[in-house]
Amino acid sequence: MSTSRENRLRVAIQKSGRLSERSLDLLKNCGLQFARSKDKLFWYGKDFPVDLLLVRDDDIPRLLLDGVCDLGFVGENIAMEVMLERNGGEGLRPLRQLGFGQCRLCIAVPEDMDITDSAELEGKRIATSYPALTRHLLDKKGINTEIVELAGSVEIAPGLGTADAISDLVSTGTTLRANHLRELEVLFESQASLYGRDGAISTQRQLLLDRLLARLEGVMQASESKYVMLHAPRNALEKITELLPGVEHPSIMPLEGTDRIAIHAVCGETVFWEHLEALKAAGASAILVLPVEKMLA
Ligand code: PRT
Ligand code: ZN
Repeated sequence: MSTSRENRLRVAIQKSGRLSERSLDLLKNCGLQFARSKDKLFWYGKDFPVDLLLVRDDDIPRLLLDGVCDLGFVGENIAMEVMLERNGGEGLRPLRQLGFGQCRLCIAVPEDMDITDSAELEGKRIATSYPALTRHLLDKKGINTEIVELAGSVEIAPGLGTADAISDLVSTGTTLRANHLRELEVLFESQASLYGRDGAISTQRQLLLDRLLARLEGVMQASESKYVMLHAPRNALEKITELLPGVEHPSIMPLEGTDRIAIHAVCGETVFWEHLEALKAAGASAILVLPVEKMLA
């Protein structure tokens, strides 16, 4: 196997944190295997020429922009922050949202602060670890504030008197409540996403990137899909097809000696119990719902 950088793809994921496990699982489900050592930052791809860089999430956008890696798994919050700070909002190419790491960048204020609209924060001090993104989003609303940049523990700034409000990531809201803060407004919704870089890469690496992206797409689609099998009266076919979530062309097989048919279909959307109940009411029987392991369009 070739070892030159030209013929290998480099993918960056978070070394240890909220996004690490899901990112690595996705790559493993694409059939990638790595020769790894526990504390090394570089894992060599064994069967497929894709190597892993394990780094802090904040470093991933810069590694992409500098051409050190070709693909990165990172929160949209971080990607936007680095792009705005460094390139005025350009340079990274969003390729696909990944459906995990969901959170929101929120303006939060002390519980007892008498304020209902972020416009009232004009001229106030906002503590945040996302200065560029916060400033950009508040500017768009025409609100001028003084940004107080903090690397961490943003939520204690109002209590310490170093800021009037904060702009921070929230998922459950527990941290805000524990610090007697309340959410005033959502500035930005974020989730983990795949990023590449604007501009051309070598033909070999582009081919590898396309192959990996097709596999990732397949893994993501498979995890969202179910294979449904059922029996139904032949004359209920149209109704049954309508009731199957995310299905356009099911496979239809006659059941010998009866006026019933077997229908098999891949449902591209979540199949709930309510769907099964509606199918049964429309005459379906022997309904089976199976997970889909792999998919390649
Ligand atoms: O060491 P490294 O720099 O790689 O990791 P990190 O500590 O900077 O990042 P990490 O692992 O905490 O988060 C990685 C990414 O996960 C973030 O960039 C977001 O895209 C995403 N994410 C999702 C979150 C949260 N949810 C989240 N709740 N990142 C941080 N938080 C923090 C938030 O900052 C606040 O302190 O959790 C607290 C709020 O949580 P709740 O549940 O109390 O509301
Ligand atoms: Zn970080």
